[in-house]
Amino acid sequence: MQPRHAWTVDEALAVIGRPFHDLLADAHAVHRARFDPHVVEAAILLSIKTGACPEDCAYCPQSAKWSTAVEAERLMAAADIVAAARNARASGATRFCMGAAWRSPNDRQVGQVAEAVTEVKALGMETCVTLGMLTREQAQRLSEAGLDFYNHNLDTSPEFYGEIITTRTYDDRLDTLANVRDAALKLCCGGIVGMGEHRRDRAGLLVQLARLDPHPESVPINLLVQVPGTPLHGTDKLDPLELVRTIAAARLMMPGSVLRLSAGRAQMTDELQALCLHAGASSIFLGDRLLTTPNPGGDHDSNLLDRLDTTVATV
Ligand code: SAM
Ligand code: DTB
Ligand code: SF4
Repeated sequence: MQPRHAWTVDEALAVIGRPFHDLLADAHAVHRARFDPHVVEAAILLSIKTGACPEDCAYCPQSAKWSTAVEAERLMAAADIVAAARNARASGATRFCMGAAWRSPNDRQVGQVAEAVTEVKALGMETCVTLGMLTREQAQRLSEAGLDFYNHNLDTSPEFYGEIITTRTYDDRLDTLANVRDAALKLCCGGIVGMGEHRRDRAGLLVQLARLDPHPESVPINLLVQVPGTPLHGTDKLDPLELVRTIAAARLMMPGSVLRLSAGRAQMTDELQALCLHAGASSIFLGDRLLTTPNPGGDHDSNLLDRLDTTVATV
């Protein structure tokens, strides 16, 4: 079947709203036709430049506009980044994801990150960075350095977006995605659920992702981590089954993309995570920290994966 890009929001809404067991059965069938359901990809995150970000993303503890417990840190030295990548490899991760709290890096900063990317790549790991908006030339520079994936999220639907971020537009994000694609980088692009959006917004996000041609190779679905001091702290919690429905619909709409159960796992029960993996997610972050917030960590995750007869991919 050809991947489909021309989805309408009403169609996506109908998929998300299908009878629960029909939705899950079909999503799981599509999933196991393409992926081994007993294998997950494992990545580890490192915040290489933390906090003091000029953007006003309402979910983010790293924005300078909110008063959170995050302490700002300058860009790490390449040697320290590579040391962290070695530890990540020893913990079983095959991909190392480096995140920087920038609106858009300057060329010097991109050059510094590019050097670190080349060294991490030389360890035999897949590399991913998320640095904010990029120009074509900057994306090209990272591609030449050996970068595999660029992470840049659409976060939510175009309609809800303005409630969450005002300092850059949806189109700015789409421009960066185009620049990343032009540089022949693989795309890691997804969003966040649980920000107070409606189901229609979750459908709208999936439509925007599915319209990207080709579909993003990697689609992170983050459950909002509510951080004290951010405007979204105290938002009504999302019904966890809505997360499962969103993942199942993403699996049906983007059958070949790796869906990543990303932020928010520390707030999920094991049973919810099991349902998300059944619905089509097959990638997680290992380790006890995401960028600035807690992640379940090694012992918890190896216990969970054991109980699900699941192993971590080795390539
Ligand atoms: N500054 C860059 C940018 O925003 O493009 C890169 C780093 S930013 C932290 C990467 C992504 O992390 C955001 O797009 C968002 O989807 C996710 N994120 C940030 N804070 C989060 C939170 N509290 N809960 C869930 N996801 C979050
Ligand atoms: C993504 O979609 N999720 C990851 C990664 N891309 C960079 C980040 C989640 C960050 C969660 C909040 C924090 O730890 O600061
Ligand atoms: Fe800055 Fe990225 Fe956080 Fe937005 S999500 S405030 S751009 S670090």
